[in-house]
Amino acid sequence: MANPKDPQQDKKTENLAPHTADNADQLLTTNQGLRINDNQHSLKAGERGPSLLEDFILREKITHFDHERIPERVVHARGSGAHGYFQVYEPMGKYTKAGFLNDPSRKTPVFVRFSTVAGSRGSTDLARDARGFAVKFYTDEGNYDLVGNNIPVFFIQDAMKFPDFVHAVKPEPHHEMPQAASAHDTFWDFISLMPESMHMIMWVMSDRAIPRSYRMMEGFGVHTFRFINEAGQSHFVKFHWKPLLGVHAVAWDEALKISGKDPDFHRRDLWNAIESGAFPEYELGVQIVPEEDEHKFPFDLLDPTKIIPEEVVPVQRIGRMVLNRNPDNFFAETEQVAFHPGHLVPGIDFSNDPLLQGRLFSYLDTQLSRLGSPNFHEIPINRPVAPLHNNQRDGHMRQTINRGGTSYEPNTLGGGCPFQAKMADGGFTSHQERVEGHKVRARSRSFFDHFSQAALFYHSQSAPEKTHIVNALRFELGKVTVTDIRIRMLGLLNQVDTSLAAQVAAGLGLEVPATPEQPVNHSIPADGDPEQFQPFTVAQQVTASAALSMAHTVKNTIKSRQIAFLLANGVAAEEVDKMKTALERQGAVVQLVAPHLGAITTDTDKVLEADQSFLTTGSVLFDAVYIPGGAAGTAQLQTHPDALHFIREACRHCKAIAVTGAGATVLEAAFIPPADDPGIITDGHPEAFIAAIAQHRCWDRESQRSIPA
Ligand code: HDE
Repeated sequence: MANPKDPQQDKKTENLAPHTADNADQLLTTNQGLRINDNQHSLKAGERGPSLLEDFILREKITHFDHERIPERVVHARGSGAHGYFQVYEPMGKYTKAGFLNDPSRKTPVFVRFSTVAGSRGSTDLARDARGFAVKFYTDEGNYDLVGNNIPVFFIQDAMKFPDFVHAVKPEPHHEMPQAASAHDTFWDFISLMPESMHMIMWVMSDRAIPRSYRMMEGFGVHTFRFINEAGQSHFVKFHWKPLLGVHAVAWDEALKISGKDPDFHRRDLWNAIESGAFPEYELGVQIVPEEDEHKFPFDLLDPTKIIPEEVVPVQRIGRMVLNRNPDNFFAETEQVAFHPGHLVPGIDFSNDPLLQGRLFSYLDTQLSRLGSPNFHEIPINRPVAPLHNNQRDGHMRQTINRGGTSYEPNTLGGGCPFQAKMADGGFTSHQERVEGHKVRARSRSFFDHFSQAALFYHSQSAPEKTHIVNALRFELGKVTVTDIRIRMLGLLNQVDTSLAAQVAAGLGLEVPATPEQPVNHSIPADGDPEQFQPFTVAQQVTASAALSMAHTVKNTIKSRQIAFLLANGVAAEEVDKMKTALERQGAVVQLVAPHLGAITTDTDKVLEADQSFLTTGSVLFDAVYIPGGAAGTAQLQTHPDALHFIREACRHCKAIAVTGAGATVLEAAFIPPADDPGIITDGHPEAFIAAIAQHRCWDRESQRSIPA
């Protein structure tokens, strides 16, 4: 019988990993299995005497506690994980022989870890940052890790620059400030000398860097990879994850406030969605490029600062991932999971992207220092489901008890086992790409167009999205204390788009410098010829790409959206019921927010229970607000400063607001005059409210109405 006091233990008893432990109905023991009689007192010489060194029970407990922490990840320290499965729609044998991409009946288990990049393990979820989107597929042919981000490009083109980049974005070394933020001198100093980062800068200054939810962001493999089919034929491939709920973001002011109200906002959102059965779903997309087309693009396929526009090579959706189970234990699973782009299966291979090539070294190395042993693959979350046999032995914390007298190959004493696998038996072989060249520290000239795709991204944004980018740059560069850095950045931005640079400059009270005065490119070797490193621009195949703007995303569902009902004693019960039923039928989550917790009386006999008070929550934690009628209730809200702030803030953040009956008087009290605003539903029609919430935000409100929060 499970312990009724621990709902987490009560939940799942099937399909547990071999080392899963729970305490239900068990006696307390030491790590050696000795039953403990007193877990309250250390062993002392007399009741008031000194503690005794012989207290092995105390020493075991404290020693274990002292060693509870492992080093957090150098980057992507802050993360949240979930279990689920992946299923391919149709066999992909034409392109890849990977088993899990060929059998539509197979549900391949996955573990996904979402993360921010720059902050420490305890930092806020809502930092302006790229998000990690790492997926471990436990396939029958071994573990395959697709270790991607929610942004399809990266800051740098060569692994050699990664430690510099990370040092620049991390808190500054002398005073360790600021936490989880790029808005500081060292980051922008580095970026202003690194023109190749300009495309990524457009993405991280856009709202993509402040997602509404992990469930509402895309994922990208970033690098070009290869698919290899049974015949050994290679196609280049770019990986995408497309969230079925669409791609949505919060407002920057909102992100800052969420960081205070609930720094676990994304973690909680993911956890609650899965607990409530609203399982996050993503489709796996691929852009496939035949080998012979490698050089048909105005950029280099090996350059990780470039995308292939979807209008040029469409994304084929080839399968679906469902996240349907929360981890049992954060440390054992989310913290100890070890991803590595080098965890491959037959049918998938690398390209020569120099960033990817560097990563192939880094991830194995980092696990050794973080998890402390080459046996990290034995930790339950990292174990393959495919059988594992080799002659690797021993090391810290080895769990496997290898039997037999031989641990080498070839051998006769062990009957030759384990045997090498023929290709027909799934043996992995690297794609036999022909490679020849001089041994050089160099970069191909084909990597040197740093601005065309930055411009493509900027030009593809809707008007509100462009404004957000301008404001993000004004904010970030406004936090920079060295004017020269700001000016260098304006010079770079000017090469992306002159109006962008002019608007940012206006916010900083500076002039855009004339481009020729700008330093060419500081990321050159000591003896490099600056002329050789001069960036150039090449016309792209498209001048705008709809897929790059969130304005064109999925907007037909309110599933799992959080709706606040603001109410006080005397609220109209029938109006609450009607709206709640309509929203919940569409999968939204309603919370009653009132001046106090506990019972809320209504205009009928019915008594409601408040889920939150104005003290325990805030508008920034919701997607939309509804104010029901009822004269007595609305009279209280009209004079309640927190209620009025709640409504005005929701309005400022462009959220859908609906009122019924006397609810309109609260809107008036909040100084929100009626206007032609599709996000404010004054006739209380649930259908209209649902349609407005599905739009996610009414971003045009920002430029059309000036409602202070
Ligand atoms: Fe990573 N990266 N990275 N990275 N990365 C790590 O590995 C590294 C890069 C990404 O949830 C580390 O286990 C180098 C690009 C994700 O556990 C480390 C370079 C992309 C995660 C590391 C890159 C990523 C990491 C830190 C440049 C997008 C979190 C801890 C050559 C495609 C995985 C760890 C998780 C984590 C190195 C660039 C994605 C230090 C050297 C580009 C999602 O090994």
